[in-house]
Amino acid sequence: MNITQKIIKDHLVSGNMVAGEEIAIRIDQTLTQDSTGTMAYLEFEAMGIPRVKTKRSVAYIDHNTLQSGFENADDQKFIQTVTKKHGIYFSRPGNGICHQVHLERFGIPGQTLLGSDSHTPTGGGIGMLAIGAGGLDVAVAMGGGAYYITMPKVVKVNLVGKLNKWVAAKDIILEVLRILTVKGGVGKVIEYTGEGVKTLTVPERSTITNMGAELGATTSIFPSDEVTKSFLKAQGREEDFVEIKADEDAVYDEEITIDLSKLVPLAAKPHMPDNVDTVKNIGKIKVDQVAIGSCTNSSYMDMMKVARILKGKTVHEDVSLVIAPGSKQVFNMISENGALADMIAAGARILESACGPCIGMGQSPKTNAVSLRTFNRNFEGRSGTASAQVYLVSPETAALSAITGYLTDPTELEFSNHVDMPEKFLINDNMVVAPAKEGDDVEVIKGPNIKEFPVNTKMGDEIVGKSLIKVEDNITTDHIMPSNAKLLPYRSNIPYLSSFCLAPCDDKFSQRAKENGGGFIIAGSNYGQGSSREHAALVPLYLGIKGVIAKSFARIHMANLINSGILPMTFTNEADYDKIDMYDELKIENAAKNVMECDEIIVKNITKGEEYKVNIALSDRQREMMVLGGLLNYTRETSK
Ligand code: MIC
Ligand code: SF4
Repeated sequence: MNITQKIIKDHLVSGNMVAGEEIAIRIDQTLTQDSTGTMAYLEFEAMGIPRVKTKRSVAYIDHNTLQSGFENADDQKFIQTVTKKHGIYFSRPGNGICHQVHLERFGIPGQTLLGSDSHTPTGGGIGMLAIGAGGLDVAVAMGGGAYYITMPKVVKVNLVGKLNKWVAAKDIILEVLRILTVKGGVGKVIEYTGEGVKTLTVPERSTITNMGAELGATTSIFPSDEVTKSFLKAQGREEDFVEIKADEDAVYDEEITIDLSKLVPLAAKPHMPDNVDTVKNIGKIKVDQVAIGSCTNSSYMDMMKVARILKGKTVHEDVSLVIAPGSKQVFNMISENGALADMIAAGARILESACGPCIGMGQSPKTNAVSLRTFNRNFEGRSGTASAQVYLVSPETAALSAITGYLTDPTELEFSNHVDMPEKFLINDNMVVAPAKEGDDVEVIKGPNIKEFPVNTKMGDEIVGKSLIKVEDNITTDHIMPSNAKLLPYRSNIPYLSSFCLAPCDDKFSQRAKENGGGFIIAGSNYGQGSSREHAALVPLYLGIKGVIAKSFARIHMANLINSGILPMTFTNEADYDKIDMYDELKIENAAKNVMECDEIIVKNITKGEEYKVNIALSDRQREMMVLGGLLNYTRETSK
């Protein structure tokens, strides 16, 4: 067996481990962050379970830290109190980005981790099966429920050779993205093997598994080996080490080989993480902003490499350089060893340990700016500036370009940039609050920004509605439910968010949906890629969306639609996509019966007098869930 199969086998609750079939796995650990967590805990409360049943659940505050009104602080207080009551550890604002902190302090090889954030696969860097999901799925897992996924295919990425100086882990994942594209990982786990693995430290491995989310993969994973052991030892957690490796004769569904010694510095060009080219080919474009940090590249090692480059230099006068160390541990260590002073002296603007500019929480660049970022996503408008041109690069390329003022290939550098893995990290968990032993007396505090979330009703005999929007391929959840400094404070306020649904595609969509009492969304392939935010389903539900007909869906968003009782359908014949126009009246007859019984159903276009065959690739459990109006109703009904 390969590593993926071994961990799944150890956690299998139901189903057969045959690729493409639905399986259920037991979840050992969960994590949430604040922008999806508020909703997840409201949903957990609605389930009426007094204490979490996982081995470890942690709630992080890292996204909504720009407190420009009472909203974020209110949500933080709600999360702090609700977690204390129900048995969840609370990582206070300032303690760092969820994935970075979880890797440092809580992740355990061989265990399963479900997180309400699409970059949860960061944990794959220490051999966890770490999966991103919608908040409701995480709430169910906290309550002891299994997590349902399609048994993935496993792709072997065979790493041979060793990286050359100045070529980074970021360049490895950019190369994988170049090969597989943003939809190449759907339904797959990307498993790294080969002699090249042992040349990579845990933080480097985690950069790769983190950004594997951009492939649409279920997750990515590395073996747990001597390198993992020394990382855990340096974190004072040697007892958490378990060796995990694939069998010699392990079988994989696909295989790719990457020769690390042949890689060169790469960049993802605007506006997709798979739009990859070499830094050399892109050329010496002038840079306006450089942003270093995010859950992809904010480890101690990354920060030390950046500090080495900046030491004794000055940031170019036309560049704004911002740096956010990934965690309090990293921040503390670089402040104690003087690296932070080197950054400050060079003119870097230091931000708190949080997501910050990665999710448009501040530091939006100027009009038409070229912004180099060490982050994982460069979707159009995500920086908060619609016209910005965002390039994703390694910390080395970013730091060097901040000094020269133009995109610079770091292989042009002449000095050594080697940083040793520390033998001991600075350990101080004083910003993690333990839950109350018994939560009965803890009062949960909810500010006025926290509104009820919508719950669907049972599916009727007929689903009728207009086609309200038609969007192209690769629409992200950042398009469906945009996030920026103005909107993130309203993640617990669905009515407010509803006015902005799909606005980057068509700012009249929300109004049209409200005027027509809901209807259908028509989409191209890979609809809903990116973030795990279930708001991209809850807001359409609030607007009365009954179904989405797409060429194909991204995994987490499709699960979120099903959880909300919105029917995801794929065109049997993709050419039918071209036949549907906005305002066409669509109808599904005998809906509940057909959804329960058929893999293929008919959508009638009443306006044009046409019929289209669409697939509903759902498991029996999902069909029942659809008909009952989503996961919450299903959980209530089936636990009666
Ligand atoms: C992201 O990177 O897009 C986010 C913000 O972390 C999201 C979660 C969210 O939308 O709150 C994610 O990756 O799931
Ligand atoms: Fe935060 Fe960005 Fe990572 Fe999402 S991708 S968790 S916004 S740092």
